Amino acid sequence: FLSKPLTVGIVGAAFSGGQPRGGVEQGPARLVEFGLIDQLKGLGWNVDFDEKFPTYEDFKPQTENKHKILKNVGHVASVTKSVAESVQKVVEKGHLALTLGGDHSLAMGTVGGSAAVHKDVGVIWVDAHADINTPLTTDTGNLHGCPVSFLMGLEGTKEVTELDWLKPCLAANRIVYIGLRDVDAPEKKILKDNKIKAFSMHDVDKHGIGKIVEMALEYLGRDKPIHLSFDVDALDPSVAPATGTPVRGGLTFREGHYICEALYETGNLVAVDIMEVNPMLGEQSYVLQTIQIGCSLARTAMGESLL
Ligand code: EXY
Ligand code: MN
Ligand code: MN
Ligand code: MN
Repeated sequence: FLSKPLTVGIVGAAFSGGQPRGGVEQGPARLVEFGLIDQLKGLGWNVDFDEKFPTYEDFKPQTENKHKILKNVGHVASVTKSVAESVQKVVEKGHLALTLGGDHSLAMGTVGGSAAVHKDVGVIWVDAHADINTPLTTDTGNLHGCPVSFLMGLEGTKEVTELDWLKPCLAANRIVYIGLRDVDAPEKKILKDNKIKAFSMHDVDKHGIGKIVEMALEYLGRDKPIHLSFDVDALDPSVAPATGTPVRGGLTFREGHYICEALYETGNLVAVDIMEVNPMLGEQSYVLQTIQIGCSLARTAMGESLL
């Protein structure tokens, strides 16, 4: 699905409004500062990157939040709309869209953008969380816990008129989760009711990561475009500590990278998101370790191999 010579368009999504902790908006700048752009060039990619990516401060709407529980809807809506436009432009050109987050509410934009070009895109969502709460089920009101329900247009999402720009673009059978271990009770019901394919850490333990990725690809179709949305909290907190909602019992360093390597090998990736790196959380060494992993996940999804 990509045109030659291989080109990656970097979308720097410096945004934290989908959750309460500051710092995650500094993720993209730190990943770039750490050398990501040169690393990708070193793998042979042409890199389209505008160093002055927006901070989204001026995307804040003047209107009040009229929703009881959902937080910061207007801001999330205008930022994700802009991100969707950026991702769509990149994917339309036959370039790989690499979005650096930022919190995971941004995936409304990234998947919205890739699905606008590839109607049959299959999403592989690597996360400790299902991020599929609806406006009716969320108990925190944080929109980074809700992007998938908006992408699918589940119950209660239509009423959130600020997010009207996002038309339902993801069918329940076009997503596969890997790494789940902290799923709210109403989210479990949504996954079940909609027969959504989800591999928890239990499944990873049981089958091994190789088999899990096989099953995910088999399910989505081996000839279909793939969007990888990688939340670094899918990794165990000992591996990627600097993230806002860490949950123990996560993917190992190798399991995380294996997913990226295997998806690269398909040749079908059209978009990759690296989300929820928060350089303000924890000691310097933990922060560096997490930024380093954000970079190496991106590199392995783009062809870096061990041999
Ligand atoms: N399920 C919880 C909520 O809805 O607030 C936690 C969501 C965390 C989402 C993180 C980014 O993946
Ligand atoms: Mn997430
Ligand atoms: Mn998560
Ligand atoms: Mn919860």
